[in-house]
Amino acid sequence: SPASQVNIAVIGAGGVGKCFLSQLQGLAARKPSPKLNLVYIATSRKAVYNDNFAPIDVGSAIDTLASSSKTPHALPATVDYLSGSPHPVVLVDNTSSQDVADLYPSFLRKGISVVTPNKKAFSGSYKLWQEIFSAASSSGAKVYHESSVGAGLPVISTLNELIDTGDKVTKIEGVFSGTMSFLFNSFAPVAGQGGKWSAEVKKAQSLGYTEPDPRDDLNGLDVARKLTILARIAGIPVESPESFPVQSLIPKELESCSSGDEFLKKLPEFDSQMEEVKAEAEKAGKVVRFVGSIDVGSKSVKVGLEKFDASHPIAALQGSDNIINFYTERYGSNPLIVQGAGAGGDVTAMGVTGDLLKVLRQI
Ligand code: NHO
Repeated sequence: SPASQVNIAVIGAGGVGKCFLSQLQGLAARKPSPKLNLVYIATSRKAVYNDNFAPIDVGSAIDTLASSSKTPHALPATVDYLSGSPHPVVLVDNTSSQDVADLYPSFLRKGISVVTPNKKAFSGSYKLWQEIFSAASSSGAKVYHESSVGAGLPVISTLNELIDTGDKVTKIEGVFSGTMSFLFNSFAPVAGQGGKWSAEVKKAQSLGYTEPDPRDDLNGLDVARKLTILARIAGIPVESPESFPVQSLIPKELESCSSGDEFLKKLPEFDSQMEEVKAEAEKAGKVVRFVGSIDVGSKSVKVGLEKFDASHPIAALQGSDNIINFYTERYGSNPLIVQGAGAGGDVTAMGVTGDLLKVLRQI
């Protein structure tokens, strides 16, 4: 019979974690069954929990955490602690930690379900990917990570549904980074001039679109991680995000800069390189965009600059939106398109809360 109570453990309370807690509060109020108990919340430095799993008030959890003098359990001990719960447990990992990700198989083997926006586990080694899904299938615990690609946009669920209903996905292509989307939509707009590359990078940083060090967006690795996840779901056993071609937009000469600030200071010296790329596309009547693509038939995955006609949906993207085109046998030459905000706390947390709902329907 379905569980009457479910215990929720949250690791990570940053931008996404805070938004998740607020959505959890709303969910618990709207859906009283099963009763959702927040029993554990931890950052890297602090934690709140009761040894007897007595629930923590969700609405004041962030304040309680800030004033808590408890330190978190060591990660392996968290597995043991949560295995002692009297009710089924869902672990919500809102960190970007590889150490937490490495423990998913241990949590899952103990019957603890996992929902997360953390890309590390699903885009790391293929061995970890296999361990996660085999641990889940042997214990019956669930694992969902919708927000690891395209934040709250239904990307992973759509791909799974295409495959599970017997469609044949031939190609997936899109703009998978909010930062890259913003940069190219403003540097090489379909109409108008666009700004200087280095100025747009600075603007993106000041608007909070980039990682604190913009090189972490410009090296293409974030997009490569998302492509690794989708390729594996599509049945391609990609070994790691380093095992296919990824174009970095960091000029060679600036790879050794010791800080993001030094990088931004020197970037204007390389504006002519990006101007050339833009002019070459213009000559062909096109615009340049930073895209990822998976060709399922030839099992080829790549990330980098591509040119598109102004009328192509990828060229017409706005702001920092993501767009993902699924080309399939069923949909023919007009792809199924998922488009919208692909970054930000609330939309990312929505994917996590949606995943939690999927788990709740099954336990
Ligand atoms: P924060 O704000 O840095 O918070 C991280 C929290 O984890 C902190 O509370 C920290 O103390 C805790 N933590 C870290 N290591 C820990 C450990 N070992 N033990 C316990 N606690 C630990 O990060 P965010 O922004 O809240 O992100 C959380 C997760 O969501 C990350 O895995 C991130 O990659 C993922 N995520 C975020 C976004 C987003 O928009 N913020 C997106 C997807 C996934 O689609 C989005 C995206 O990819 C944005 C991308 N930059 C783009 O498209 O341009």
